Amino acid sequence: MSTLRGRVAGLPDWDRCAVMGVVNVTPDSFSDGGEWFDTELAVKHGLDLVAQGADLVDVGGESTRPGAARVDEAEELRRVIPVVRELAAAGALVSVDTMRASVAEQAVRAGARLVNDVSGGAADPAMVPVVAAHQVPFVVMHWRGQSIDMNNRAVYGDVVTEVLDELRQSMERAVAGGVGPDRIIIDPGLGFAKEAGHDLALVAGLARLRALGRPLLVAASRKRFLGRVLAGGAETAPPPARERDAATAAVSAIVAREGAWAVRVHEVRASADAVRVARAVEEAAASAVTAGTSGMSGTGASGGPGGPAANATGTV
Ligand code: PMM
Repeated sequence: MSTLRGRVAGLPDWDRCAVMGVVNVTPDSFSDGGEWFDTELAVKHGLDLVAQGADLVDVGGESTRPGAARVDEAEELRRVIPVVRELAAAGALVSVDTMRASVAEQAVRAGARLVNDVSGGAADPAMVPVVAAHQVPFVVMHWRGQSIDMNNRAVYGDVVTEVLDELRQSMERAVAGGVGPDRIIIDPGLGFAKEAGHDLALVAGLARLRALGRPLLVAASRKRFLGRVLAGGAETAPPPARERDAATAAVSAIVAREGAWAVRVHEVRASADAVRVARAVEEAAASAVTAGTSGMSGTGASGGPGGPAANATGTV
């Protein structure tokens, strides 16, 4: 286990950056809204993501795209709980993506092992007590307010320093409320009250967030800043969200190499490969330091890049 990535009590200790696959049970998420808006399809999609290499699946029933209005509680429960229950029963490691304590609580009772709250406990005062009562791992994401008007809050002097300070405060509130510090995961909240330049600065400055002493989750998948990068400038229309998966995998490789604990992605296969390549490079770097050479001692994944199967395929 990398000392960079850290450990989350209550979850497996992966020997590389983990991959969290996204299951949005919503009609209106920015990149896949409507596709899995049916319990059976959502469960099948979650299981497909696991087969493609997802270590965890994150089930959410409320879109947080910029400008989105809140979904009501009964509807969120209706969307999320059956999907969590079936995926957990099928053996998937399930995370619930919600800002509501009631949804988190019922999801945990239905088998969810992690609570992913994009508000870091700020949206619902009952969230921290629920997470503390169940002692489940808790994602504390950087958030400055609901999606409906969050873009107005994308005002920073030094974005990395401010996100770091605000995350520290959210983390301290969670710990003061009884959440075990060893169960907290930190997330810079790319795209939440942030412009493209802020997101890129946070990816570039990820190592500074390690000062918080907790594992880092990075969720760049298909986000606006990648659209901006691919468009090459503000005047050109960005490619649609669905055409940002290669760019997403590039971020997965970069942040895995920077020591991220997990990446949250819609398209799992490419990021599952990316984190394995990052792991192999990490090992090569470590053996170069210890042996004074740059040998490759294994990849952490059977049949992975450079593994014993590589030559059998005749590829160079
Ligand atoms: N982004 C979205 C939803 N949930 N959870 C975490 N922890 N971090 C994020 O950045 C995040 C999230 C945005 O919507 P999507 O489900 O369509 O990606």
